[in-house]
Amino acid sequence: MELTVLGQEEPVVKSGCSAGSCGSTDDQLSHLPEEIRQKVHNHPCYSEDAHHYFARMHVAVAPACNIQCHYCNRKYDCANESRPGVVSELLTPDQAVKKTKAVAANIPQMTVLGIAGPGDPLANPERTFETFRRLSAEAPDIKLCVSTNGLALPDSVDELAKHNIDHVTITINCVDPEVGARIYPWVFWQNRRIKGKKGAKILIEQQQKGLEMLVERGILVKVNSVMIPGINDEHLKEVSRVVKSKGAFLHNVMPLIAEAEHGTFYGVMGQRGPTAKELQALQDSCAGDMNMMRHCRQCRADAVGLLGEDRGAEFTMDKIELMDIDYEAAMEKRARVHAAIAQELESKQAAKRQNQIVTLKFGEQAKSYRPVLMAIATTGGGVIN
Ligand code: CLF
Ligand code: SF4
Repeated sequence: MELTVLGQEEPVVKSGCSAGSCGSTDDQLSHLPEEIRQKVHNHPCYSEDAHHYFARMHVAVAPACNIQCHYCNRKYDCANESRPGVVSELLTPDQAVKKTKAVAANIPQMTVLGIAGPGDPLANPERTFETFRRLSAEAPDIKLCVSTNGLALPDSVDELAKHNIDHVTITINCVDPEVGARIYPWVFWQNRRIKGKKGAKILIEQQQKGLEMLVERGILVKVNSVMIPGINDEHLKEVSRVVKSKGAFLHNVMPLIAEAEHGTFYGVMGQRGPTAKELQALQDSCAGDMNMMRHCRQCRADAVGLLGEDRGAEFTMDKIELMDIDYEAAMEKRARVHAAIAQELESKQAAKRQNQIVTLKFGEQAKSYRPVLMAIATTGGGVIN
């Protein structure tokens, strides 16, 4: 059944979007092997349904970066997975572990710890892997997640696998060095700064190699792409096709945010970002049978809470130092909360299956009537497709 929403020319892209597929919903997950379902069912980014219930947090432990993107200003956080123009408090691995445990104890719905900056996590391997190593030993019920530009990825894959990191995001904006040279002025490779097409070619090769190596090891890969009108917008369909053929699990096309006050190259040059309509059209044309993520909120590199929610101010290091945390007791509480959520999701699924039968009957009857325009709303926070 097709719905037309009256009076809405520019669709607003938001959580629980009203058109097409929104990331991996539980319907899309139902055909997946149990092992993969277990990996995504409580990850708020990899499962569209999960983001209504489960939270994520980021720890900003990785200051350095090994490339330059035209949409990034180094004074701020990595814009590959963060909202540009935001600065995070840099943490040591020890502070990051303390913070993660404090958040886990206070927000039992927090299931995923991600490292997404403020620079590139894999350009800071000691700090990133020290944080992961300690958390996998001290807080084993938390899933670990990382987001990278991919340049150092092939060298890091074994280490990622060793720490049970099941979710890796690679930002891939192009598969053609000609396009890449308009996005990346240089990459830092083998102790040299390599500019233009040559640098972009190295980055693309490393990203593709890293993607293949992760897929070979059964690690789920999400690909982020920043949509830059006039630079890579048309090209991103090819990117989606290529990464899907190599086994990426999810594709997240995000809009470029370029404001002059952020002082980025694109911001200063007046490069515009896409409209919501352009973004949705590109996401729709990439969709095919590739899972598209449409509920991304372009988080901060120190985000805490449900997607779109920021509870970071409750967990600054000075406040955490004053907290008395019993992580063992917290783990029991977390297990109870997760079981209750799983039960609620199960009854929601059962209700959905019931509704699908009603929809089908309606569809059959509707064949003999004239088409109608319909508006539908929800007060329950559910997704309307
Ligand atoms: Fe963080 Fe990214 Fe892991 Fe999620 S965010 S490292 S995959 S835990 Fe999620 Fe935030 Fe979008 Fe990223 S909504 S910016 S996609
Ligand atoms: Fe900035 Fe991230 Fe690009 Fe590095 S990878 S230049 S931190 S946006």
